[in-house]
Amino acid sequence: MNIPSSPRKLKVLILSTPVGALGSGLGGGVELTIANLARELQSRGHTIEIVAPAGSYLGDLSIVQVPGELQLTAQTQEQAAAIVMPSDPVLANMWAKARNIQHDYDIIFNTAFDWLPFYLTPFFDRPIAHFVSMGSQIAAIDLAIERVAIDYPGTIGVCTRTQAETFRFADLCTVVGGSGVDPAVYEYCKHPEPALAWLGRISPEKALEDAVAAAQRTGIKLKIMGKIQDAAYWEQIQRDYPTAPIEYLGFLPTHELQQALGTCQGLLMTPRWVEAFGNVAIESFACGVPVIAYRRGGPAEIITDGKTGFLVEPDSIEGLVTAIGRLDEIDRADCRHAAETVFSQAAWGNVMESWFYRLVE
Ligand code: HBI
Repeated sequence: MNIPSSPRKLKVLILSTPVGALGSGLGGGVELTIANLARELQSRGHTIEIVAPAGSYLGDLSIVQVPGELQLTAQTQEQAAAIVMPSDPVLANMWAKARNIQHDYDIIFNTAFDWLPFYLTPFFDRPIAHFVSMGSQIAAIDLAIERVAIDYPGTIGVCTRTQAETFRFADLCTVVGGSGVDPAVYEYCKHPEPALAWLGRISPEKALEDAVAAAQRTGIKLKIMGKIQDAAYWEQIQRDYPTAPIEYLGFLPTHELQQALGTCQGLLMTPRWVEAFGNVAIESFACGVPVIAYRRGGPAEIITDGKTGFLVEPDSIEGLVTAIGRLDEIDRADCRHAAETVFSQAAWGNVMESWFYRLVE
């Protein structure tokens, strides 16, 4: 009887987002995507190397540090924006490095939402799996992604169907999710304290002000965690809501994050844009914390309304307030269960591993 040979182990070269060093919080959910993917694939016997901007740190994971100037964030630019590269672009330096070492790997995993990696795709000898981390932001980038989606079928990965629909080439996208959580890293908290949480990059597209307004209306303390990406925006919120019961805890590493998050009655997600996925939602589930989110983008595909949280009318503070009043209808064990099954790192690892095997064959 011939034993089916276990599929060979892969050598994967992961290229980081160029908007910040990994661990800085500037890369948002992509930092969790990279760290969790690397750890999950390593646990399956694959070899991982990460190429990222100098100053990156992801615990035990080895990282090739590349110098150069960070890329301008795409979501702060207009749809008609021209492609802008700084004089010594870390993005170009990372991809020059990748070109030099590509033959040591079976596949490249790109997480940059930028024109260059898509333009360079035909110049590489190795398949490139592109993780598209946002919905449409800049037409010139959309065109570069579409070119690859057509010429290299199956290589454009997106987090959710809703995110894919923001591109006219949606049907050429492969839905692979945004990340998966390792339940062992999060402590399930059965009995919450009277407090709400908001997690994420503090930046206008995340509409933190709506969560603060809901905290003001309900009088329930809102714990805010995440990188202050736009300081002026954060100052404005504090000026607009001087008496809101809010507490800023900073940008916390996962261990401290889950301790502060776990004791909350619920997480508020208030995306003004089409959030591609919403890694913070599955982190919240892992702690047993239900999620209230605008019915917009990724969270609308992650939350089961009435079971793991509530979906409310987009931009409606009233909707948030009503949902907050219903949080005790949610069984927190259902949230934890979702993180242990559908949104687990193992389930996501299966999706990503089979995607990579398809592209390598
Ligand atoms: N902008 N230009 C650019 N490139 C990225 O890779 C990028 C970005 N903005 C945000 C971002 N990546 C990540 O924060 C994603 O999690 C959204």
